[in-house]
Amino acid sequence: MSQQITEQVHGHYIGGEWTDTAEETFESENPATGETLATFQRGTAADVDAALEAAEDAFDEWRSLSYIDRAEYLWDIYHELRERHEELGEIVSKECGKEISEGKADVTEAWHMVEWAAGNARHPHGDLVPSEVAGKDAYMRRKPRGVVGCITPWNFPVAIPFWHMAIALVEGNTVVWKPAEQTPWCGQIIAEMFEDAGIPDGVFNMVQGFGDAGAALSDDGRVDTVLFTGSAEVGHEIASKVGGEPGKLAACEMGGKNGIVITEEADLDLAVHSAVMSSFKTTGQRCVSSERLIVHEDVYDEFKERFVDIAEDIAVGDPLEEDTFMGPAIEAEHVEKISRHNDLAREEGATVLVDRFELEDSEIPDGHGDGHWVGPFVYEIDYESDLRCLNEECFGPHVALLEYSGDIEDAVDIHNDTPYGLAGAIISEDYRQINYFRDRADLGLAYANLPCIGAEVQLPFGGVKKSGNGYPSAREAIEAVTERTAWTLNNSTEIE
Ligand code: TXE
Repeated sequence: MSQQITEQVHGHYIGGEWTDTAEETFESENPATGETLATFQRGTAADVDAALEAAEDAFDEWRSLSYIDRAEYLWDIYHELRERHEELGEIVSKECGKEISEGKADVTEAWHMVEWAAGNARHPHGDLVPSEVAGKDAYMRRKPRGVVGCITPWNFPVAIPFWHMAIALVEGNTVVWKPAEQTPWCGQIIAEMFEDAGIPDGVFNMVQGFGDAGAALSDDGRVDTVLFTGSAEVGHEIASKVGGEPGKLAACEMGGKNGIVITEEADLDLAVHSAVMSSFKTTGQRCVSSERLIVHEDVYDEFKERFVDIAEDIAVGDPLEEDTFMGPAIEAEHVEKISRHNDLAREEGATVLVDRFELEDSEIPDGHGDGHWVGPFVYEIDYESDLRCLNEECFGPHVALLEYSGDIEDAVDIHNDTPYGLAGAIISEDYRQINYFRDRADLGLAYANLPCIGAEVQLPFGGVKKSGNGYPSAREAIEAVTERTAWTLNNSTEIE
């Protein structure tokens, strides 16, 4: 399946075959237009069962290959991702509504991870450890864990699957992957790439579907490791179930209620730019999007005026147009969720500064009236610890301005006062304040004098508190998908 939209019902990819029967199907929708893109089989527990059987059968042969031979399959995919950059970026943009530049960035990030994981095949994978006894060599060896279940969200429908799968596969595991139900077309294309790369049957398997298929996968005893990126609710459910099963591991990255601290001597041009990018790019639907701007009283009024001016003016646009800054929300249900969060802020006493949730018809691009459009919602509120609007993730262009007085300690106290701890930034010219933030902010990803917006694949990507219990990507994911053996050899030349 390429850019062509077909009448065909697309199947799961299990044991090197495309399935062609299903009791139920579902459709992929373009969130900018409401049009149906394609129809897919809806996975059941029986499909997950078949995929797990195929993955188990393929494990022994796959693990017997060298790291470098396993990585060869990934290099083929790396080249394909690069060659098809424009086309795939457009598919991401059509299926998840991201601006085209962000659609292409999703594909770029995917090949960065494939490059990292495949290149890592030539790097050392163990440690030589000194032994207490002369004549003994001790070292740590890694072994694949077995079958890895990967469950991914819609907001980075190409990059995140490769964060999980490239590493799991190079390390010698076989994979069963459940893409997000909102982005099955991206799932289909990735599965076709593995097929084209000639990966041995059963090493990579994909089952399309909803949360019930995801739960059938994460609950199954044949899965040795679950890698999950998505909501806190589902991630915690998976982590707590898996935690009760001896020998099974989960690494989950969940959402956040991310904040940016803007101190009294911050460069306000930079502060405004960082906040606008972080709060509104990708319509606020990034793991690292900011929903709280914590601003020192000395610069609060000026910051507010400049930020509000921009929020009033930001245009939504056709995601396929190069100059569009903000596309639609992913689906109708998500628009309702954003609306509930806006209402909650009002109910809790917010002063609304910008309410463009319901856009005028004239603001919506021509021919896109059935899309899921929302605009910026900006409010200020007196900080109180237990306000739900400051503690619950909206995942939309919804942002609170919070004024603080005092020192960086006070700002960080407010910053840390949420159940989450994924990403955050400080905008400051004062290295002491930056260092304090670095050391004390509860965060997995921290930025200084940058927009809180992206991440490089070679860095750990995960959070603390409710945002995560592990890292389903990069070097840290290797810990989740491998066993370590402490191996001791008697190398003494004297035989006793
Ligand atoms: O997530 P879900 P959704 C947050 C954000 C968003 C909310 C819901 O706030 O509004 O989560 O998004 C599969 N067992 N983030 O609905 O439901 C599901 O089919 C196993 C933040 O997309 O967690 C999909 O493949 N799997 C986040 C995947 O889990 C289950 C990025 C994610 O779906 C399951 C995305 C179950 N019981 C959303 N239920 C981030 N990391 O920042 C669903 N799934």
